[in-house]
Amino acid sequence: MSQQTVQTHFINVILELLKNHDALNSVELAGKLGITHEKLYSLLLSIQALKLINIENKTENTYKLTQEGKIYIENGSPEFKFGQFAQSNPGMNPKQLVERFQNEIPSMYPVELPTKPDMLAKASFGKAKALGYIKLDKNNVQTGNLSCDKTQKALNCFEQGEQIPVKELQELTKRNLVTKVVTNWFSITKGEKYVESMDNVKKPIIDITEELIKSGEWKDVDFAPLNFDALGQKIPCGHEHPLLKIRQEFRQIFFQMGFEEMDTSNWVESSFWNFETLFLGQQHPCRDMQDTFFIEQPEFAKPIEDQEYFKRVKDMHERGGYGSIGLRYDFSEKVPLTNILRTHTTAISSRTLKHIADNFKNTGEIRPRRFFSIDRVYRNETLDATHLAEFHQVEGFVLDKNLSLGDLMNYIREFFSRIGLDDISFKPAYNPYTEPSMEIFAYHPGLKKTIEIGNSGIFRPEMLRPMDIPEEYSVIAWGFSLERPTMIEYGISEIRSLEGPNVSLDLIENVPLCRMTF
Ligand code: FB9
Repeated sequence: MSQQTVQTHFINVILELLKNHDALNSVELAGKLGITHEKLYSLLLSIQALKLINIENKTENTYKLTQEGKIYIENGSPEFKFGQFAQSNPGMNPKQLVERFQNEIPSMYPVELPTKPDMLAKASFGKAKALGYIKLDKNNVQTGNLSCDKTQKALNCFEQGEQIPVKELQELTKRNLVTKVVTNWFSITKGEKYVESMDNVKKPIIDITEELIKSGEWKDVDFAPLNFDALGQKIPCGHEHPLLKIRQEFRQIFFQMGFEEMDTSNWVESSFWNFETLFLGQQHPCRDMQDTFFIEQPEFAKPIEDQEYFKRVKDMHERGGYGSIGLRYDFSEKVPLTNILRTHTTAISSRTLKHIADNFKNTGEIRPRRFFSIDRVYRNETLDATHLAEFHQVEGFVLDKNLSLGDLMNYIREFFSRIGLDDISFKPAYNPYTEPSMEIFAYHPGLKKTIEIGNSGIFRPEMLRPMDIPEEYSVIAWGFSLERPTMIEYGISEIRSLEGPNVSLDLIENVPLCRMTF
């Protein structure tokens, strides 16, 4: 018999039973059908959806005898036995009697009781006194009224289903002689579309068809109710990494603000573009092995194409110019050619600005422009819960005439306001290639605290002048990471949950959509 047929059989039995009953108890019904309560529940849901039945949740508190309660019914309560034991051993003091009674308990019951004999003997002495089975005369235990074992009697009344006083029931429950049983069940009653058999049920139509419309049958069929809570089908497809979701949000903001995207495909960079062109001296600590990844093969880049520019950079480092006193050291012409993994996307900003300057030289044309980049950068740093040896830097710069620090602050405020950060503040900072520089802070409404969100500044003349960017033009720039906002937005505390070999594909597959733009 197919599963469908079995199910229809059970449903017909339920419908048949309902014919002669106002309501059915699901626990009893499951027993009658020989199926689990869970199985019955899923059957009931299917016919409730068709309005053939109604089901109502019910909770019933009942009580039942525990194993110990049954033993006391069979053999008598320990407190009554204590009274009988005192009667057989007159003239003893309580301590003597309790100690002797404790040794007798195991022989008084057929099985070991849950309470240890020493504890039970003491409890029985107290209970026997309270129920009048014994009396104390100075320090001697006297026999009291042993006409009835009251606990055994109450348990017998309970077992026979007689009503016992609430206080007595509470006492028996407290002594774990009876226990409370909470029973959850369903009361099943006829629904508005109740029928005696599934044979009489019109199969609900889910999809309307051309035939139903042409024939006019659509007027007589029952359409299955639409389940507006149903989740969409999970379709097997690719899933975007949270970092890429956040990157897309930032790309949209930059595009909306009129920025052009830079080509960030060269992860390997010459030191020249990553350091020297940014007026970062060859002895700067950030250039040593502790901070920068050097490429073994090929160790060196080809000579810089624009040798005149190379010389202007060298002069700027050694002697300065354009009002700068330079860095005053012997500039090595080999060091700029060492290949590294770029430590910031500012290297690409530098290349882009040089390209603009070259274009100006060739065409005499230059205009205000805005560029951004978002890509991996590499730093040989100590790894911890929030830092890896690589991260994604987000950088934006604006080339225009006579730009000021106020312009930089406004660009930064405009950008971050679009991801809900309206309370922005700045602190003076130091960067080798920008002057002045500022750290950027924001009050995060979700975290309810002010956090550091990046760094910024105006590119130094020592960087721009050797490129031959016209003097009336200046460049403001700011940067931050992709990982920090992603971890905050998705509540990820461990960077290795976001990047690396241990990333859970489940996270990638089920991470919610992110809409940071407002
Ligand atoms: O991203 C950072 N924090 C941040 C950014 C956005 C954000 O969004 C909110 C959720 C909505 C939240 C937090 N920081 C910069 C600040 C800190 O996380 C800091 O501890 C880590 N910093 C990195 C550098 O670590 C070595 C983040 C990274 C960073 C810092 C500075 C720059 C770029 C990345 C820069 C620059 C720059 C400066 C001048 C000119 C051009 C570029």
